[in-house]
Amino acid sequence: MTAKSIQQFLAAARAAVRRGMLESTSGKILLVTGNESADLDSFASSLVFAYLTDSHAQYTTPGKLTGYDNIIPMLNIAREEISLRPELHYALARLRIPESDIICKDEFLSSIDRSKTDKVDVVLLDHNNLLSDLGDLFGQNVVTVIDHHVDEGLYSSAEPRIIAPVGSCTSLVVNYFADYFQLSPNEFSVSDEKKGVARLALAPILVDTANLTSKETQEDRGAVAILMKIISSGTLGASDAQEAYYGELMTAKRSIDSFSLRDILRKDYKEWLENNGVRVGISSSVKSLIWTVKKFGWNEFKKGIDSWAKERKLDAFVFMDSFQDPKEGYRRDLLVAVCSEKGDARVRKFVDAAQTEFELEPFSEKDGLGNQNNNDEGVQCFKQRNLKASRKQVAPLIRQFMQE
Ligand SMILES: [Mn+2]
Repeated sequence: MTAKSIQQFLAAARAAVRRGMLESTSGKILLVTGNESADLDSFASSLVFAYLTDSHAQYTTPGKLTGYDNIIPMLNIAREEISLRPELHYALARLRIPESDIICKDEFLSSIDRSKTDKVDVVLLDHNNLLSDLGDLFGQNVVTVIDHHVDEGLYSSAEPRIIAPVGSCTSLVVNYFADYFQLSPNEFSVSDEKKGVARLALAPILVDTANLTSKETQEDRGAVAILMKIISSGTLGASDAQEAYYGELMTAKRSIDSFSLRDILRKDYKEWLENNGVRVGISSSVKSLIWTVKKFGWNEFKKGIDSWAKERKLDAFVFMDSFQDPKEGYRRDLLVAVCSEKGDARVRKFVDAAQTEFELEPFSEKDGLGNQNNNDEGVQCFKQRNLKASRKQVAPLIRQFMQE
C-alpha cells in the first residue's frame, strides 16, 4: 500500500470540510492548528504534523492520536487574510498545493456542529495556549502540544507535550517524526512525496533562523541536516540549494509592494488591551519605515496610522521594521504614536525608557524623515540601535507603561 501524498491528504481534508462534518456524529475530529500569526512556521508545522499523523501513523507515539474520522490541519486565520502572506503563496506554489485546498478557521468552524465540541480533539503547534473563540470552544480538548514559545503551563496531560526554546517549531516536529525523515541505509531513491514534505518543513526553519545564522539551536541544525539529505538525495550541491531556497523564501516574504498601507499595518500585527482599558497595538514590517513613508508620502502615511488607530480603538501605536540597509547592513527602526489622551503621558514615559533600553536615535534630515518627525507632535520616529530588541522585547516594555 502506498501512502497518500501530502496534496492528496489535504484535498481529502478540504473535501470533508466542504461537505461539512456535521452528520458524522459518531466520528471524532482531530484539529491541528498553529497560532494566529499563521506564519510559515505555524502553517508548515501543523500541515506536516497532520499529514504524518494521518498517513504515517506508525511514526507517532504508539496508541496515541488514532481513531479519528478526520484529521484537519487548519490555518488559524480567515481566508481573506491569506493574501497578506506572500511567502505562503510561494510555498504553496512550490509544493503544487492549490491555495483553495488550505483550510482556514472560518471554513472549519462552519463545517462542524458547535453543540458537539466534545467530538473535536486539538493539537496545538507553535503556541501553547488556545486563544479567542477556538479557546472558548475547544480549550478543554487539547491533547497534544508542540511549541517553542514560553511555556504557559497549560494542558499538563497533553501527549506529547514538547515545549522547547528552539528557532522554529517545525524543527521540533521534524525531530518528533525523526524515524520518518531519517533515511534508512538501503533507501537509495527518496520518493517525491517525501521530498515535498521535507521541502515544506525546511521553509520555516530557514526563515526563522535566517538560514541557521540567528536564534538557531542544535535541534534546528539537526532538522535542517536530515531534511537537506532528503531534498538533495540524487543531486549535487546541497548547500547551494539551501542558500537559494532561503533566498527565494525571503524574497517572497518581502514582496509587499502591491500592499495598501492598511494591509502593511495589519499584516503582522499584535494588540493588547490592558486591565485599565488602555489599548496598544504593534505592527512589524519586513520593509523599512523610510520605504513605507516614501511609498505613500508622509501625509498619507500619517493619515493611515490615524485611521488604523481609530479602527482598532488604540491609545498607543508602534510600528517596527527590520530590514537590510544597503550601506549599514541589518537595521531596525521604531515609530511611536500617541493615539488618545490616555495614551499621551504613557507613551512619553515609554519613549524615555525605550531611549536607553533600545538605544533609540532620532532620524536626521538627510534620512528624509527628520523634518516631518520634528513637526509632528503625535508621532516620533527613531533608529533603533539595539538590534536584538524585537517585538518580543518592545511589547513588554510599552505594556508596562500602558498598565500604569
Ligand atoms: Mn514559530
